Amino acid sequence: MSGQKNVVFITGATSGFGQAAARLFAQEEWSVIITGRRGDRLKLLEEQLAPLASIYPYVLDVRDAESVAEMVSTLPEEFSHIRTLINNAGLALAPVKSQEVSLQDWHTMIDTNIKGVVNVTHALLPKLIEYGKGASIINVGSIAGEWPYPGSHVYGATKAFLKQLSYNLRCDLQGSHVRVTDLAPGLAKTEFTLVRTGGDEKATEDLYKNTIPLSAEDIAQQLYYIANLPDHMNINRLEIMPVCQAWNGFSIERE
Ligand code: NDP
Ligand code: 8X3
Repeated sequence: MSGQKNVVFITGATSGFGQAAARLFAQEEWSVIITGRRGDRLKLLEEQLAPLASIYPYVLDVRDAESVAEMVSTLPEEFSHIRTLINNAGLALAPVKSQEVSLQDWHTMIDTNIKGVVNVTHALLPKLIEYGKGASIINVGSIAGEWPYPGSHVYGATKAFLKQLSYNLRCDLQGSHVRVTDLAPGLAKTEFTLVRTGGDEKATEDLYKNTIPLSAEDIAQQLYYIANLPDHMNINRLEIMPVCQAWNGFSIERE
C-alpha cells in the first residue's frame, strides 16, 4: 500500500457538503470516490477535479443495499484501500407537523438517512478495519438529532439514530483503530432546504435571509480536519451552529 494516496469515499457528492468535501479532499490530493444518484453532476465534478486528483465517480442510490455491496466489491485496486468514509447522503422532507406528513415521506427519510448509512457502513467496514490506524467513519448527523423542534419529526429522529450508531460503532471497533464521529451541523446553506420544501425557492430564500449560515465549505473544512486528526484521537460528536442560530425556549400551550 505504500506510496498510495489516501482514499475518501463520499456519499451524496453531487451537491452541498459532499460536493464541497470532494473538492477539498481532491485539492489536498486525496483520491476521491464520489457517489450520488445524479450521474450528470458526478460526471461534471469528475471533469473539474480530475486535474487535481484521482476521482472515481459512481452512480449510487444508498437505499439500494445490493447496489452498494456490488459497488464496493468491484472497486478498482487504486480506490480500494479506504481511509475515510463520509456518510453524508441524506435529506429532510415535509417541514410540517407530523400529523400532516405522508407515510411515504417518513419512509424516504428512514430509507435514506438510516438504511442508506447502514448499507454503506456495513459494506465498507471490512475495508476500514483492514486499513486500521488512521481510518475513520464520519457520519453527517445534525443538530436535529439532539434538539427537538416542530416539523423535524422523523428527520430529527434519523439523525438521533446516527448519533447513537456512531457511539455504538465506537464500542465495537475498539481495538481496530477505526475512528467514528457524528458531525452535527446546524443551519447551512446548500440545496437541503430546496429539497425539504419540495423545490420552494421563496421558502429557501426566506430561511437564509439576513443570516450568515454555515456554508458547504465550512463543513468540508471540518470533515477534512476530522479525517486528518492524529491517529490516536477520536472526536465522538462535533456540533456546529452558525453564530446567528441558538435555542428559543420551550413552547407552552395556554387555555
Ligand atoms: P444537499 O441537498 O445539498 O445534498 C444532499 C446530497 O445527498 C446530494 O448529493 C444527494 O445526491 C444525496 N442523496 C440524497 N438522497 C440520496 C440517495 N438516496 N442516494 C445517494 N445520495 C443521495 O444537502 P446537504 O449538503 O446540506 O446535506 C448533506 C447532509 O447534511 C445530509 O445528510 C443532511 O441531512 C445533513 N445536514 C444538512 C444541514 C443543512 O442545513 N444543510 C444541517 C445538518 C445536517 P443525489 O440527489 O444526486 O442522489
Ligand atoms: C439540518 C439542520 O436545523 O434544519 O439538519 O435541523 S436543521
